[in-house]
Amino acid sequence: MVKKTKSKTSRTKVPQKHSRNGRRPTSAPPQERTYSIPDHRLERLSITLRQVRHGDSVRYEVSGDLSAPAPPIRDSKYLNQRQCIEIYRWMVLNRKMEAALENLYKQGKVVGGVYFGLGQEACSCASAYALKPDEWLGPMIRNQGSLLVRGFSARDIMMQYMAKAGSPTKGRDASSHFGDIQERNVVAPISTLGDLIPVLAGVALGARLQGKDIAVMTYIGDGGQSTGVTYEGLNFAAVQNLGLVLFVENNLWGYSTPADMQFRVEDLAERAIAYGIPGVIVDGTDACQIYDAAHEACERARRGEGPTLIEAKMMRMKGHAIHDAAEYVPKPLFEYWKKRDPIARFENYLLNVKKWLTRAEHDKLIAEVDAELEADRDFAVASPMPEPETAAEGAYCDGCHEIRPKYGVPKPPARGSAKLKESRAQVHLK
Ligand SMILES: Cc1ncc(C[n+]2csc(CCOP(=O)(O)OP(=O)(O)O)c2C)c(N)n1
Ligand SMILES: [Mg+2]
Repeated sequence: MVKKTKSKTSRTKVPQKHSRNGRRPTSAPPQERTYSIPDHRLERLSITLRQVRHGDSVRYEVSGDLSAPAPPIRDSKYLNQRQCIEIYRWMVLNRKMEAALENLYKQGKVVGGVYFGLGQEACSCASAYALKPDEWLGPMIRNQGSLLVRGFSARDIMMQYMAKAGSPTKGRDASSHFGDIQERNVVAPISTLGDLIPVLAGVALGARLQGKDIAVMTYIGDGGQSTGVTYEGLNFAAVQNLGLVLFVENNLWGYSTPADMQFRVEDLAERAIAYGIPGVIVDGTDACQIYDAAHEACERARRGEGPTLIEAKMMRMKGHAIHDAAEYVPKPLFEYWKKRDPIARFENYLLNVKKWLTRAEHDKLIAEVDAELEADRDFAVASPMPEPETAAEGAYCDGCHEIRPKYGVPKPPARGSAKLKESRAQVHLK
């Protein structure tokens, strides 16, 4: 039985009762185990999508209470005024940068497609904000806000989309397929859905072997979480107590497949029970809920207690990429989620609820973001494409990278150490 607890951070498992010889009495009724999944949302989504077939064509119909007003933002247990404003600024930059990318695409300046995180900015920005500089992030294509928080500029991202010589991959790859393992501790997105999970688990294991428990964070969608490698990676992290913070970004669509046709569980956070790790549900459009869940999961990771699965519920407010008009999404669903816009609601929270920003201060913040973006876009547009004769360079490393351990050399646990004894004891028990 799964109990959804409102805003508690504990998960309990009621052990089965056994007789003295360790076996359950044969006449006893079956015992129920109870698990709880903290659900921090301030509203419950009660909408269902139904697939309707007409001859060869398929469409989706939405039903439920679509008139419900948007919920308020939940006060953060950890963020102060300055931090909330910082996260808000990242979210605004994230959105405005993507709008600029859409325009650049329409002007024919982008090489390849453009992927958007519209409606998901709180999830990208507030999650990455919980990591320390020394820790690691593995973003997916919609997490461009996470890249900004991690220290890439809008200029880097725009240059990358335009395949410019000065872009992070020097024009060798397109869209957001880039990272930085030297300075910013960002693993490049991997297109094969789920593969980032074992890679990030490996990063945490690497840090552990070098004597440090760190938090590593990555994301997977409602579609991508169905892959086998998601199970393998998360299970490995669970068994090894690695500090993986996995955001399951349930944005209701995996390309044109609605979440209702992707999985049968009510909430993807329930999957955590099967991995033996904590699972949490948050409103993916509420930056405070995202941050608090990420922070608690990171703290757990730093204590060496293992991974956490955080399901962030939200809606992909555009098509899969710029080429997809998302005609298959029922319009009322867009309208429902537009009322839950993460930026508009956070703005209202900062200005009217907390009164942490005056209207003039807010206008100044927006003007600064606009000016930064304009300068970055002009620089990116004016910068050159790579020289053709350099095409073969930089695709394969020929000794140009020096890869050093980040946290020191591997430290095997001393013989007889408490940790080693404990892990031997666990192995013995099995
Ligand atoms: C293993 C694998 N299968 C299929 C694809 C093709 N593909 C790329 S994105 C995508 C949809 C992903 O949906 P979801 O995981 O919900 O993420 P979202 O796009 O909604 O953020 C698919 C099917 C892929 N990249 N990798
Ligand atoms: Mg999805």
